[in-house]
Amino acid sequence: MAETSRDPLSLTVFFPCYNEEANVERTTLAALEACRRVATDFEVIIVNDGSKDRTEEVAERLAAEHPEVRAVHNRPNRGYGGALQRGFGEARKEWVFYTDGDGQFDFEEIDKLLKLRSEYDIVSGYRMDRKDPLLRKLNAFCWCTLVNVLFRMRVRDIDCAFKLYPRRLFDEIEMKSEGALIDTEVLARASRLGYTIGQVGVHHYPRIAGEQSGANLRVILRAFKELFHLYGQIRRTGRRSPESAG
Ligand SMILES: Nc1nc2c(ncn2[C@@H]2O[C@H](COP(=O)(O)OP(=O)(O)O)[C@@H](O)[C@H]2O)c(=O)[nH]1
Ligand SMILES: [Mg+2]
Repeated sequence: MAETSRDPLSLTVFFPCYNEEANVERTTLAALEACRRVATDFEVIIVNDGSKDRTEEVAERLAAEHPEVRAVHNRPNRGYGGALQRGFGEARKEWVFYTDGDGQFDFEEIDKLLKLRSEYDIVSGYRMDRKDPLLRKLNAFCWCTLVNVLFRMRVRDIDCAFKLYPRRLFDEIEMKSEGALIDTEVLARASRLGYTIGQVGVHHYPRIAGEQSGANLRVILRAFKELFHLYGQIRRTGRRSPESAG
């Protein structure tokens, strides 16, 4: 292969998939293309969260076709948090990037996050033009404000599925959320340890295939229940100063 002048970058990319048979191939190919462009050493992990459709079969085929791709399966389905926990736990490279498996984000925008990794410990995207109904956006705004106040953070779009973490963070924290609270949990625990968070705007696209389930009432109630527990736990742990992070 030709020599490039790229900085060395060791990168795990993963994405959760729940009933994404119509999206998983497109998402995997987009991930591979972006990784080949930005990273010198990488792996792509498909986290199939106990899908009831053909996601597992397609994921296994993709893993067999591409040596850099691995498929892991939660059986049975654990939920969004359980899927993200699995991805963070499986990651073997220095940096861990995740997004959703449904194609609502553009992998090519990973550069925006990578650029900020020398300035911040963590880099999170925020959706500049979120493609969701107004009520969902309003709920998200209230949720984001609430968790920022509770955990003393200033994250613009807490649930934006476009984030870059140093892998070492996952040796330091224990995650408990199996549901949608996971994004809040990881950022709250990390900022408690003094990790700094950079933020950058990214685009958001409508889902073109498969079904959305992120706004189900069951998902929301579970998030509140897990929030209640997390708040109690985090209040009991000490705060580490930013200088000693990592
Ligand atoms: N809702 C949901 N999504 C899951 C689950 N496990 C993994 N996912 C994945 O999480 C991502 C976000 O789900 P989605 O329903 O699109 O939520 P939204 O984009 O916030 O509306 C998708 O890639 C799903 O395939 C699960 O148990 N429930
Ligand atoms: Mg989605």
